[in-house]
Amino acid sequence: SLLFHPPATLIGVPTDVGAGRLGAAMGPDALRVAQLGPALQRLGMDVLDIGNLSGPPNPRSERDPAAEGLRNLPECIAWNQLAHDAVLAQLGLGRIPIMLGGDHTLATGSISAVARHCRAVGKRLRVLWLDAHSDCNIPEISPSGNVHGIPVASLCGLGPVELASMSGSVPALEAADIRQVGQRSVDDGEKRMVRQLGLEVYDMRSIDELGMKEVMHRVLSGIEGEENRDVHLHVSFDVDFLDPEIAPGTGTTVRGGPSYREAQLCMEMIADSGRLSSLDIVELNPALDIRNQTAELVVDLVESLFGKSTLVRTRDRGGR
Ligand code: 6HN
Ligand code: MN
Ligand code: MN
Ligand code: MN
Repeated sequence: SLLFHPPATLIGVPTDVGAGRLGAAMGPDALRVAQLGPALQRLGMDVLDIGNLSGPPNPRSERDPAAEGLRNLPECIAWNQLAHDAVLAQLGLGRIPIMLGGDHTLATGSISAVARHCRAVGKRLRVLWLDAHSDCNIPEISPSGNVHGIPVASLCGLGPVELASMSGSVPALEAADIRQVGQRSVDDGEKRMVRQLGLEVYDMRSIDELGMKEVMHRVLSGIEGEENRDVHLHVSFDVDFLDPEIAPGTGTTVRGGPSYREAQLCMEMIADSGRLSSLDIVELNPALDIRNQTAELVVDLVESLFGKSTLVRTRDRGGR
């Protein structure tokens, strides 16, 4: 690979307390079975797997009715704090934290750590949120009570204060620091939140109309290359971003997602930016998968995200 990467650390965060279904807690091990670490090592990366964090068990079965307010909130706060501390420690060591979820509530912890780190070292933060959903509910409007539906709102300073304040400052980041790609299921109240916050969202219709290449060009504009070395790019990759025909192993599938080729291009263009500095891989649910194919697909895509390409490529793609 022509790209240089600092060393990376795999952090397993095995929980499904933020999800409506059980099983995402097995995500980290499914990614290990699919050889995520060795795949990145083959690209020349220095990769350390520090194993799984341990936190509170999931007190509920998925058959329980939606709780009053948010389901498993104390457990979600505890897991997010653990994720925050582990991600912050790896950033402090100059390593790229790769958080293996676990459900998407954990992005509040990981991105709060990234935001705290960026503030401390004077970097500009950009978050790419690859997801079928916007994850922008607040407790008052959440139709499910599931905490994995609120992390974007938490990071923007809304909802439970323990989550909103985890970075040491409220809000953790500005909505303008976020770009969302791939959305095709946003709840009614949530649509108003997206609008109110002014989130820049490239939903599936945008991808249909503009194509993935133009979408990623816009998403990465102003943060690519050596002239933007002060940018810390964080990717929060919810596996349900992908079309369920190729990625069935996740809890809240929505049809009509990016194809294999579109997803590859998305990852390759992020790699070309040269700015990827931290990553969440979340919502992989091996209990819903078929022979670990979704984990294997994710490994394939994450290889592209870290610069695997078919041919030797030059950094300058020569216009667009
Ligand atoms: N995820 N908008 C729905 C909810 O329950 O709030 C779905 C959220 C899915 C969250 O996939 O990370
Ligand atoms: Mn750093
Ligand atoms: Mn999500
Ligand atoms: Mn999702």
